[in-house]
Amino acid sequence: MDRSLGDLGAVSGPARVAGPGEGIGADELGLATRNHGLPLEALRYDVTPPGLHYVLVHYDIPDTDAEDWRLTVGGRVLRPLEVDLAALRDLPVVTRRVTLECAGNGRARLTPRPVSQPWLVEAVSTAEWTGVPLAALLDAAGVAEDAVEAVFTGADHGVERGVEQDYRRSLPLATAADPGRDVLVAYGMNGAPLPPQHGSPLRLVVPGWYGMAHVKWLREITLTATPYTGFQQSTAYRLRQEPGEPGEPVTLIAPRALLAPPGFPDFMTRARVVRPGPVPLTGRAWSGHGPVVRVEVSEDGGAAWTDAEVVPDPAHPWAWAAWRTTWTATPGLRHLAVRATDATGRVQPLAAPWNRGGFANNLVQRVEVLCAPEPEDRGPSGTP
Ligand SMILES: Nc1nc2c(c(=O)[nH]1)N[C@H]1C(S)=C(S)[C@@H](COP(=O)(O)O)O[C@H]1N2
Ligand SMILES: [Mo]
Repeated sequence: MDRSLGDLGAVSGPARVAGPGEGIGADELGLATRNHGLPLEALRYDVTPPGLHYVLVHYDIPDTDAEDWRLTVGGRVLRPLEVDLAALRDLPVVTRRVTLECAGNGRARLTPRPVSQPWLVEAVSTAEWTGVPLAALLDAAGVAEDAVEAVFTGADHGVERGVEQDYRRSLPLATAADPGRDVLVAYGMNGAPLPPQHGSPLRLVVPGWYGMAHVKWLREITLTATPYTGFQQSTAYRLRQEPGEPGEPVTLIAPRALLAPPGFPDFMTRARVVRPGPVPLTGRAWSGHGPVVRVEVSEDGGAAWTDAEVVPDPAHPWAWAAWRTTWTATPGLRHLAVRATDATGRVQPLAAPWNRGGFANNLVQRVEVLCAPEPEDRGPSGTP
C-alpha cells in the first residue's frame, strides 16, 4: 500500500516547477547521471545495442534472484497462479521488437521547467523483447467477470513526493488481455536474459505505451474490479495545467522523429559540423497511435519543409521506422528541424505542449549545424 512519509517532501503534492531562470539543480543532475539516455548516434541501429538502451529507474535497482523468482497472478481471477521462470518458459513464447520512450522525454526543453529527470530528447530506444503474451497468462488464470483492470507490481520500493510505495501501475483489462496489443511478460532482451537495470528477471512490455507502463522486476499481477488509484496512476503521469486538477492519464506515445546527428560534434554544445555538398540525413520516427506516414525536414528552423523518405518495416509494427533524405549543405550556420506525422494525422507541434509533469513533449527536434569547408592543413603540428 502507498503510505505517507511527509517529512520527505510534499505529501502527494504536485511536482515542483522551476522558478524563472532556475537551472538544473544537483538533485536533477543526480537523476541524470543515474538514468542515461540513448547516445543519438545510436539511432543508426535498428535494435539498440546492449548498454546503449536508455534507462529510467525511480528508486534503486532491486536485488533480485532469477532462480527464486515467483510471479503471482491473483485478485479477480478464477485460478490464482504462482509461477517461476521455468514454468513461464514452458508457456507460449513470442519475440517483439518494441520502441520504448519515457513519458518525460523532452521535459528539460519546457519553460517553465518541471523539476524531475531532465531529458532533452534521448529517452528512447528499441529492443527485442522475448516472453509470454500477457493474454495467454491471463487465460491460464481465468479472468473473473467483474475484472476491469490488471495491476502490476515491481520489486522496487521507495518514496516519491512523500509517499512510500512499491512501483505499481495498472492497465485497462481491454489492453492487458487483448492478444492484438502484444503486451508481454518478458524474460529476454535482445536474445539474452534481462539485465538488472531493465528489470531482471521479468518485466512488462506494453507496445505503443510510454515507458511508465512497462513495469520492471515484475512480481505480482492483480486483477481488480475497480480502477487502481495508487500514486503512479493517479498522482504521477497525469497531464495537468493546474496542481489541483485530476488531469488526463498519460498513455500512448505521441509521434516523434529524431535525426541521427550528421557530421561531427562540438564537445560542449553538441552542435554539428558538416562539409558543403550532399549530406545524407537519416533518423528514426515512431508513434504509439499508429505507423508514421510522413517525416519532413527543414534547413531553416521550420519555415520551409521537404519530405524525407520513410522506410517502414511491416515485420515490426511496434518499432521505430527509419527515414532518410539527402541535404545539400551550403556554408553557414543552419538550423535543421525534423517532424513526424502518424497515420491518425497527429503531427509534432512547433510549440512545446506544456503540462506540470513535463510529459509527452514531442516538440519538433532542432539541430544546429555549421557547414564549413575542409581546412587546408590537418596535420598534427597544427601549423600550416
Ligand atoms: N518497477 C519499475 N518499473 C519501471 C520503472 C521503475 O522505476 N520501476 N520505471 C518506468 C519508466 S518511467 C520507464 S521510462 C521505463 C524505462 O525502462 P528501461 O529502463 O528499461 O528503458 O521503465 C518503467 N518501469
Ligand atoms: Mo519514464
